[in-house]
Amino acid sequence: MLTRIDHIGIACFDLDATVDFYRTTYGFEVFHTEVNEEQGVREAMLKINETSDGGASYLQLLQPVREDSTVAKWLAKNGEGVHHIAFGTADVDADAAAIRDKGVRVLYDQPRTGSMGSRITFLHPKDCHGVLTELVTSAERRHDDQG
Ligand code: CMX
Ligand code: CO
Repeated sequence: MLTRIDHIGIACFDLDATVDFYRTTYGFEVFHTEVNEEQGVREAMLKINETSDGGASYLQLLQPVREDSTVAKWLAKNGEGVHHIAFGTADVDADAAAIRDKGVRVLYDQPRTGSMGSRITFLHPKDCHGVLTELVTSAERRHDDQG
């Protein structure tokens, strides 16, 4: 069951400048940064609020680290902006299977590694009314990190 907005993914050309914008304009601080080589991004997670399912909602600021990454391709076509939304679930495998059974293309056969050790998969935007949609099950250590 999808129980929260886990994050909104925002593609940018300059991660440090974009982080600065969110800090100076809204007061949002960086909660976590990492490079995800498989996804081809350097990212900053800004925690916006905690949620009633024990998780949290974030902004995920994304800068490509390779020319052939999906985010680099998207930026070249669209410029900066909202790239995807992500819903949080306790069981990404079950939710992805149920959604696949409804005829929506799930992009990965098995979930891959996302921010902070989470397990993620994506739904094709053409099957989701134009919205690239991610499903996320956060790692237990995310909750430890929050303590
Ligand atoms: N939102 C909405 N539509 C999108 C889109 C997006 N983010 N990315 C691509 N599209 C649309 C394109 O506009 C295009 O539509 P048209 O044919 O009407 O022009 C169509 O989908 C195909 O796009 P494309 O540019 O040819 O791109 P690809 O098919 O090569 O890749 C996708 C699209 C969704 C398969 C690819 O972006 C993908 O695998 N995404 C999942 C992984 C990812 O995004 N990782 C980065 C984030 C990591 C994280 O969140 O941790
Ligand atoms: Co994401």
